[in-house]
Amino acid sequence: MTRAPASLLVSDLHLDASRPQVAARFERLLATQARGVEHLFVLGDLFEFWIGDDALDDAFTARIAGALHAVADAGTRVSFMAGNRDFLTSRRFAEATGAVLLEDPTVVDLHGTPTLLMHGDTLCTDDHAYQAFRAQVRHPAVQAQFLALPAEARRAQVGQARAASEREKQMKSAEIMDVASAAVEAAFRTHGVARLIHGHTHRPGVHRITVDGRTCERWVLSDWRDDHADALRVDATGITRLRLTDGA
Ligand code: LP5
Ligand code: MN
Repeated sequence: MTRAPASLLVSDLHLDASRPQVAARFERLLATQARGVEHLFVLGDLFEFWIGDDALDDAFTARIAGALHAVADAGTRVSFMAGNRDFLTSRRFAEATGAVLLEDPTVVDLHGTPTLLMHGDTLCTDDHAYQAFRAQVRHPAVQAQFLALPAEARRAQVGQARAASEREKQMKSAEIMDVASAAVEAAFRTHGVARLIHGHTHRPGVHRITVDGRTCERWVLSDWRDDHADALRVDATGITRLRLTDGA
């Protein structure tokens, strides 16, 4: 297949063996469109949760990793930025997928336009409870202690964290769980770019704002459900949102 000078970006697939339709859609993307572009970016929350790289002992996870590796083997670069659910992905994950692990944030030259890539959770600065939780679980000592536990114990703790998160989200307003405009402006300023692509909020859209007299574009990826899934295709002419939903 000839590769177009273009990139595909996806995020928030939340892959889990219990959602085979979503996984099948991703595998189709990997078998087809992903091979027709130069670069595939996964901007976090590829998996519903990640207990550590021994998650790859699981057949479902190993199958998805293998499908990503096949894309890399076929010549498309694969880059992965972790999200708030799969931030414990590490070296074994990178080896199993053939992906380059990107820091959050990272600026890349996307076909001529410097573009800031983020998962998006760090922009939700009004969500103080989440930011406190994030600071805790991103602490290397906390992670080392967690990773030293047996897989079953880690699964149980993640189950608790997910349940607590779902309960707390019920009590938070939609505005609190969205990006804060001050954080977005700060990101554009700090990185000196005029284009940002992120996921996490599950609010697909494109927002234009003026920062220090410059027009800046913020593209938000969608999450993947049985009935919706988007990817962004970027080339030298700009960004197109691809709807990947079956039959659509
Ligand atoms: O993911 P999403 O979009 O549903 O919600 C997020 C925030 N929630 C989270 C939690 C994750 O969804 C589930 C946990 C994944 C764990 C991966 C491995 C963990 C290993 C630990 C390593 C040391 O990220 C949610 C935001 C929302 O986005 C919108 O931005 O609001 O934040 C919360 O709801 C967090 C709560 O406000 C506070 C959480 C209290 C958790 C208490 C945990 C007790 C057990 C801990 C065991 C590790
Ligand atoms: Mn997320």
